[in-house]
Amino acid sequence: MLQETAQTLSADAPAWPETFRARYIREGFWQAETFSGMLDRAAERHAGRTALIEGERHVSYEGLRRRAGALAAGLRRLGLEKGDRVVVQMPNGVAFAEVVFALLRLGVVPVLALPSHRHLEIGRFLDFTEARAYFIADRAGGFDYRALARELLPDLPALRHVIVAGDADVFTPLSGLFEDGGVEDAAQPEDVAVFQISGGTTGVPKLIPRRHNEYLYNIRTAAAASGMGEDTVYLCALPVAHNFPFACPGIMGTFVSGGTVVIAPDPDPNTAFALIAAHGVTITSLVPPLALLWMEAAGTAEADISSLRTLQVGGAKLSEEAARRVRPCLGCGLQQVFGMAEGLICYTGLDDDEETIVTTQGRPMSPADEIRVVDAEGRDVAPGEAGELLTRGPYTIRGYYRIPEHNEKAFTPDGFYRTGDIVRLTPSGHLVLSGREKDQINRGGEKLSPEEVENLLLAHAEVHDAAVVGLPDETLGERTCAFVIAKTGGLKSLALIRHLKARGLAAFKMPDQFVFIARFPETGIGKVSKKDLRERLKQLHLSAGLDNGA
Ligand code: OOB
Repeated sequence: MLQETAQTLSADAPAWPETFRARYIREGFWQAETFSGMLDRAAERHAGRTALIEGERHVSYEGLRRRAGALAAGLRRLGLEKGDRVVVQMPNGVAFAEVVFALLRLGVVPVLALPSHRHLEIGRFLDFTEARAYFIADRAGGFDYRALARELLPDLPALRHVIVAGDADVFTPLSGLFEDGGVEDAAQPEDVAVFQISGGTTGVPKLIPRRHNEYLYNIRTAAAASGMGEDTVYLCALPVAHNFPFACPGIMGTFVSGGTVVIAPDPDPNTAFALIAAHGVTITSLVPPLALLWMEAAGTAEADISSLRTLQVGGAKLSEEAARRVRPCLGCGLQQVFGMAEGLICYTGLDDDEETIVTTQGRPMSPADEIRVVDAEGRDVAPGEAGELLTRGPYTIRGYYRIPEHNEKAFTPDGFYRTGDIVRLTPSGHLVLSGREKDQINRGGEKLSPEEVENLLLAHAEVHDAAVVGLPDETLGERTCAFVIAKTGGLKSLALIRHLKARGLAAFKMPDQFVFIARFPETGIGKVSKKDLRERLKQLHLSAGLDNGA
């Protein structure tokens, strides 16, 4: 039985063909390692060193290993076993690390959900993976996750446990699950370790199966590219479950290096600067809008942030103008990061020249990363020309979990992932992002699918038609605008916001702006795709000067 669930899981998560697998093992990219093994080794090597700091609490490597083992024992007693899926939606904190390491030891696979996800997203993850347990904190960021769990429970027959850090109310308290002793590591190197979440789904969740060996390769390589070592003090300011602060190199990169992770409860510069000063933080990662905010705040801040050596910025494009201001404003080096939860990560080098650092989004971090830049017909473009980026490599997935029809489109027959990003390559092999091909809005690093929001708007009785568009925004890069054709004159944006909230849509997917229009622009003869319509609406809106930036 135990074996069966684990195998079903790997059948649903496409793996690398044998020739690639053999090569990645032979050439030493994939090692016979698991996350628990990594933590055990770190605990042996750095036993007394501090792995994590949250507020007044300092947790040593040995302490983290012991707590994760004790929790694994308690979770096993509760009935969780290898191959089970669970959803983890917890704020930045020690408890997140304990839960994730405990699950990894049991071979239970967590979906790493974001704190900003709501009923709609969490309901889908729980349902789609037939999750056995849902891990939350009682409250965080002013939101009560127990209320969300209560709402979700009736529709989820497979869900057995809601496990709560803090006041559990009617649910299972996390604090009661730590047992003396521990459990053996049940995971194998090629097992799926966690599910990352792909940005901008169209309805079915696109879950990204990341395996122990390839994800650890990703983490080690990212840590090296970022210059991490025992003296690294990493500030975790972004939501920890996201691939960037989790594994690129983020908290896991810090752990493989024997450094210290400082937890920031939020990424506000006041909070962050005080933590940097207090703990001598050396490196952190941010999305562009936060980097802008930090640069602005640094002018008047009193905290001494001179320990900061590297600021990694990624998730969305950092403008060249902003990139140039990083060192003068924050006194640290900039490292641009272009990455994706599906795999490929690019970094500007720590010793690249200034021009390269401010004008490019970096180079693939592994010598085994393969990239192609292609035109609409899938042919390689001339060197230096722009085209869609395709990629394949030792830590880029070969398919999403349980959506074979979608995998057919998202990957080429020879296994390249179609990123949907438009890039060009410089002679030095650095990538410059110049646009996007995919149906997605990148709102300051947070990704959403226009189609998902359109479909929810169309479910409103008074909406005749809707098109959701990303408009240029100085801070966010893009903000979301919904063009709506109402059936009646009285429809107001407030009613639509209420409607979307009631459907349980995450706040970052909420349109920033609604524009009511009588009809969509003439589309000429023939059928026009929704994508073309969105582009046309955007151009008309911008050229009519209607965009007041509100
Ligand atoms: C990171 O991962 P995801 O999965 O949230 O989003 C991936 C997409 C990329 O395909 C690209 O469209 C965009 O986000 N992106 C960037 C970028 N970094 C990511 N676009 C322009 N410039 C950049 N520097 O966002 C992610 C994962 C790991 C590390 C860093 C970011």
